[in-house]
Amino acid sequence: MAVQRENHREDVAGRANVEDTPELLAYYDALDRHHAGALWTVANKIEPWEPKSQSVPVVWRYRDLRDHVLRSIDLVTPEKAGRRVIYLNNPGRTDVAAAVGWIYAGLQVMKPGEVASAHRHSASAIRFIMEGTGAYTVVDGHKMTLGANDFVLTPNGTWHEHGVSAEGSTCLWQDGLDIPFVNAMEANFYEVHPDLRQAVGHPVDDMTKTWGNAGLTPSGGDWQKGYSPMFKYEWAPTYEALGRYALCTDGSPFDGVMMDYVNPVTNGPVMRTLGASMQMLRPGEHTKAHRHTGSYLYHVAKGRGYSVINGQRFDWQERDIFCVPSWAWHEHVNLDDRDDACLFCLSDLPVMRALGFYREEAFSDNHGHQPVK
Ligand code: GTQ
Repeated sequence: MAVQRENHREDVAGRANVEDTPELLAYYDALDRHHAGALWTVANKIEPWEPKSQSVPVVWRYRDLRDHVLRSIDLVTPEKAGRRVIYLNNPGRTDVAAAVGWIYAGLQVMKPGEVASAHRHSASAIRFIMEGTGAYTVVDGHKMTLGANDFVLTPNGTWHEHGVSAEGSTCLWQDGLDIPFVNAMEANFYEVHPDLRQAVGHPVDDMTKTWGNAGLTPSGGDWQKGYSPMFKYEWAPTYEALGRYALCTDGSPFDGVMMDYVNPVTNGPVMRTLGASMQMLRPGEHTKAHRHTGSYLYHVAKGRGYSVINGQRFDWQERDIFCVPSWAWHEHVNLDDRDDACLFCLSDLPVMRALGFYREEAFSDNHGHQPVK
């Protein structure tokens, strides 16, 4: 640990430190019968010195999961299942079905010709395409064609459905939603589209063609909604942007060359609750460790390497997904000396920032690297 604060003990002045006596225990029982309690019995737990994540660091390896996900094709149909998805269940967050913190994630699979019916909900979603051809998503009548490493939004309240064209191949993608967060806020509504399908009312890929032009925005273009009008961010321009930026930056000591996906109208996060970024670790790069508030789910878009999370090494390669819980120390390593590695990252950073909860700290010992257990 870089910083071991003096006051990380519970017996400091000003902290609750009341010993149980028979009289107090009887008193607590009496309070409990009235659905009440004495603050000093829970204060140190509900007001920790610093965030104590219930999530544990996990890497979900694609080579372990892919066959299991494909097997679901023979076991359930999208009609019956609604969505044919295998979700990522963090051992510390099974009670809320989260992959990390308040973020849900799953691997969805569809065969050529299949369609998953249109619905909408208060939760916001992203999709990150892993493999296959012919996948598409329709969001509020805008149809988007999808290829590997494309990133798509289905913001809260928008009608959305997914499918794979008959000429395509079996497609797999990662879903990421703020379902646990919206449930924690007790604000989740869900509706199935009355026709199960929605009409496509615009030219295919129009939102990306309209809003996704570097440095240019449509004259007189008007967009007031709380999420990006650019529903799809394609891989090729993303990778090109990282490469261009890398020509003129040293990058972040903690994250390499990192760029955020933004709402082109505000330059802010793509949605109010979920943010996304893509980071490039240059050949052989080993970043320094830091920690910050917020939950982070990484998807290896390219390359191979490892990350050290709270002193533990997690190896990863293309298509693996791993999480960094809030306030966990982490650093990343690209094991390839000749090629870059790219990590797509989904996070609740917009929430942390909007509510004033964002905090960051560098690991100062040992030249910025954690001892590996
Ligand atoms: O595709 O809308 O993995 O509503 C979980 C819930 C995907 C979706 C999931 C969802 C969706």
